[in-house]
Amino acid sequence: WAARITFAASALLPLAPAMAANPIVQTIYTADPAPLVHGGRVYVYVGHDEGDRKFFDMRDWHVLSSTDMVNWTDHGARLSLQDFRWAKKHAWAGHTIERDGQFFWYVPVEQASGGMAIGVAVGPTPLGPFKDALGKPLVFDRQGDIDPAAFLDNDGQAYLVWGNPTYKWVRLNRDMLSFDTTVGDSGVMRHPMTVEAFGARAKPDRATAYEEAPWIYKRGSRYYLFYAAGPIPEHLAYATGPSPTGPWTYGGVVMKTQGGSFTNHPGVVDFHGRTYLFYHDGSLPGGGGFSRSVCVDELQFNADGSIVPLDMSRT
Ligand code: FUB
Repeated sequence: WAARITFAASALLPLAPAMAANPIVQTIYTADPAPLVHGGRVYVYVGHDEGDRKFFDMRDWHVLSSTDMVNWTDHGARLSLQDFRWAKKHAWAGHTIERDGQFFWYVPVEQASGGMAIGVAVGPTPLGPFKDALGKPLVFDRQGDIDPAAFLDNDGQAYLVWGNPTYKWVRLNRDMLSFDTTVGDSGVMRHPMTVEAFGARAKPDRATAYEEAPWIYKRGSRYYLFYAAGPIPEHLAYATGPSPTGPWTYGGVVMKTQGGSFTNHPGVVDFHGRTYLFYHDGSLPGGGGFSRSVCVDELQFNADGSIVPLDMSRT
């Protein structure tokens, strides 16, 4: 009888998923997570904090993966500054997306000629091998060209979004290596930086709370734009809209400032029927703003589609 009660209770109350001990990798410092689900496995493309911890000294990107969100494998550095002839430094926050059996890894780097620009590497599997697809930047808009994230909508149209301090995007062509230059400013579109879209800022150094690290996620027919919000130290916030290009309406705080890193960076993905938020903190020994660690926690939604704010599970 007791066994029957237990069965009935578990049928009514979904069991909490087993979760990794955060941070998910504890042997190196990792940052800027970008999850991708492929073939029953979640891959997370991360930056790698190194150096003297006085700035974002980052030279390569690692791929992590798991089949259960608990046990994680670090597949090592799968892309580095050296893979881009035209790059000098700053292997910052990237994002990988699959289309037609090819994996496109968009990354921002500082060019040898100066200025951050966004390049793209392509490979035949989620682990590569990845090669610079263009031999030059895909995007160089001359201001704040960091933190690219791609989104492929159900209608087959793909987008690349990025930017700090302005939120920008292009409509990617089917090859994922070029974009529609007939719209916007030679293809680059800029969302009006309004409080209605991105929320009010607690400091007048910028017009809105939007800082950087945009991430688009679709749930039903609703689009969510997650982003790192300011002032520094960052928190995570979101907006919703009727299309992948907005117009966006500010939704609220997803994760307040915490965790010992003055930046944060969202990556949201569905896996086995649940939704997960990847982010980073400074919680490993020796951790901080330039020695960060990627973590994951489950994200919950209210019935009206709004997001239940969550705390870092390690904090
Ligand atoms: O990792 C370098 C920078 O820190 C990223 O571009 C930002 O999103 C912040 O996480």
